[in-house]
Amino acid sequence: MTRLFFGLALDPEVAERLQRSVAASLEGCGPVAVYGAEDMHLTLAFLGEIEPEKIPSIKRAATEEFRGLTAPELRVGGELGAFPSAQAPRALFADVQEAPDSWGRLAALRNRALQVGLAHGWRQSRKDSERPFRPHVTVARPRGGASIPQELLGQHPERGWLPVDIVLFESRPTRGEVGEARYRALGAWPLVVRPG
Ligand code: 2AM
Repeated sequence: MTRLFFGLALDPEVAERLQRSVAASLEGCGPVAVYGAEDMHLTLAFLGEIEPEKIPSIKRAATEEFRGLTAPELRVGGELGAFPSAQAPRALFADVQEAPDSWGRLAALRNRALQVGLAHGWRQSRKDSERPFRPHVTVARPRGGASIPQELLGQHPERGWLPVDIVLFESRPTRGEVGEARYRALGAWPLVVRPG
């Protein structure tokens, strides 16, 4: 089985800056795995464990569903959040906001990605259905013994981000190996980028 999800890879320049800013702030906080810039993404739809034989069909469906979709205007950073709580965080994430005049485009992307999943046997778990979609980019994973000062959670510069495509990612089991990305792109579908 292959663990798959559709997502938006964070703009490389924005990711580099965010990575540097997060790594600098977390120095001295104990064992925290800071994500590499190439691993930073927004998850649109987590499909879970899927039979690899279904991947060609998922790609064909994605080509249909994602045709002609417009890139949402996003902002990332500003607030850093902690999941499940600031006291015992398992993940640190940067919030993603959609510009008011782009409203709805991000949700449209997510709905199409879920549609591809639904057509391939994915079903929303009760837990997921009870949680609202909160767009975010995970930036670090604290391990046991890490202590994250509260004041670190709100001091990162916010940056604009116009995603250029939707990516089908494989989440790899060898996560954390030095020099190896956690996620591998299996396919990408371009978004329409509107000037201005
Ligand atoms: P996260 O960044 O908030 O951890 C690959 O695991 C991607 O899918 C991650 O970005 C992860 O979100 C997201 N994801 C969503 N639901 C998940 C789940 N139930 N299990 C693992 N990852 C999930």
